[in-house]
Amino acid sequence: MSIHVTTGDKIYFPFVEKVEFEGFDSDNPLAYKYYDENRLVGGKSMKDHFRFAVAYWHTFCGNGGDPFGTPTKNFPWAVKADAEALAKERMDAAFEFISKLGVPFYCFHDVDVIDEGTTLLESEQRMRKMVDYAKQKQAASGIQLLWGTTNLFSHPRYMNGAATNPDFQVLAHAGARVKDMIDTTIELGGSNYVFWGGREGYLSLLNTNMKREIEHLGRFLQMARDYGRKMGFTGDFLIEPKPCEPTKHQYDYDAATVISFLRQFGLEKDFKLNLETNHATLASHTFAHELQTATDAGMFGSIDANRGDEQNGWDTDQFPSNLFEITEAMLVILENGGFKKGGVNFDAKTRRNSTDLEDIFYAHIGGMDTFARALLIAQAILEKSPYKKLRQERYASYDSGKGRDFEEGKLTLTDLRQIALDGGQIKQISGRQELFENIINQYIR
Ligand code: XLS
Ligand code: NI
Ligand code: NI
Repeated sequence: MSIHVTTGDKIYFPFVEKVEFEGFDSDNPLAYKYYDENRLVGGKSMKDHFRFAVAYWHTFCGNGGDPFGTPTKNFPWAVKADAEALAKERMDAAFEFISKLGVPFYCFHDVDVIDEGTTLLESEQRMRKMVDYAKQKQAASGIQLLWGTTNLFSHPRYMNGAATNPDFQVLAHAGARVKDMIDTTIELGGSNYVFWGGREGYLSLLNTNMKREIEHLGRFLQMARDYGRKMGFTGDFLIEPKPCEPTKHQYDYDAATVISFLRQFGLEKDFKLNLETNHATLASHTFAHELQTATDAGMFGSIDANRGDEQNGWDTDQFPSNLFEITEAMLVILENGGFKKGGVNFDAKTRRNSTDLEDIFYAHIGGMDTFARALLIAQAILEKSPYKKLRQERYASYDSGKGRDFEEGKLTLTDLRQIALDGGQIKQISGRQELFENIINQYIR
């Protein structure tokens, strides 16, 4: 279904009707240069390749405030004093923006859509109203929910963690909020439900029983899975790894850590990973490394697209623009057969001093064009270049004979000794890294 521009009573972005594909030669800053949603790449449209999503929190709630300064972004939809009126205006603005971009999905945390009430019951009632409102907006525009999530990190009650809180009462409250947001995700037809454990870690190991906390997290996720499945949720549950920030050490450190955690608690069939570019770099990995790790474990789900800053050690959450990095990512994603239920969510924010309403358009257009371009490059590399063949040839010694016997588990350590004796002098085989890098650069055109 194509996306219909959907506005509320008020128009928030009068300067653009709809962002269209105009091609490489266009100088229109409010047009796509590479992202052409209907263009087929490897038999699949660009729209289906990416399943792009706009992140509610950064684009409609992020106000530019940081630890050193008050908000800079005076968004016209964030002015009403009444929580419900504000939430509806913000949702009008969100759907106008997303539909004008022609993006097929969005993602949100419970509190992005509407503030918590003073009691749990009031919070639940508020969310029910917004679910009804969102349903209408989704139906009018054709925009769908890629994933829902619960914010278990902003409220002071979560200062010691949510599912890993030493106080059971806080864990119970987190459970109530997760239940409500799973209900919401199901009602809105969401494809995935995400857990990002922002405070599920520690500030000091001295006051922390790590074993118990991790077991609580495992138990909590089993309960969420069981509830979701009982209620008919058929989407994927996703965990989003991040090594630190805001905690000193986050338990969902990186893809490898999360994969072994999921297996430990029997969650590997229902859970996959939501991988974020900047979280990979914080864990001292490349984004491609994280994608490959999840893929190899059969747990690749979705991505949070952004980029970090090579000089800064925090989650700068900038919009993606690094073509080499995203090409490497697209190579892994394409070789794995692309996204299934997941997609590309822009978990990215415009800078504190990007204060024009146009800036959020430029940011998304730039991110989408970066991905579109990387897709074309990666597809060409896989189809036309010797990239795959070169990599395959490195492992040729395992494709037949004794190497193959080894892979099939037919040899013993004593056999290896005999093969070593028989094999004689070992030949030097170049890894040819520079050649591989040159191929990527050659196809960036
Ligand atoms: C923060 C995370 C967060 C999750 C959703 O670093 O990326 O935004 O994606 O809770
Ligand atoms: Ni994220
Ligand atoms: Ni992040």
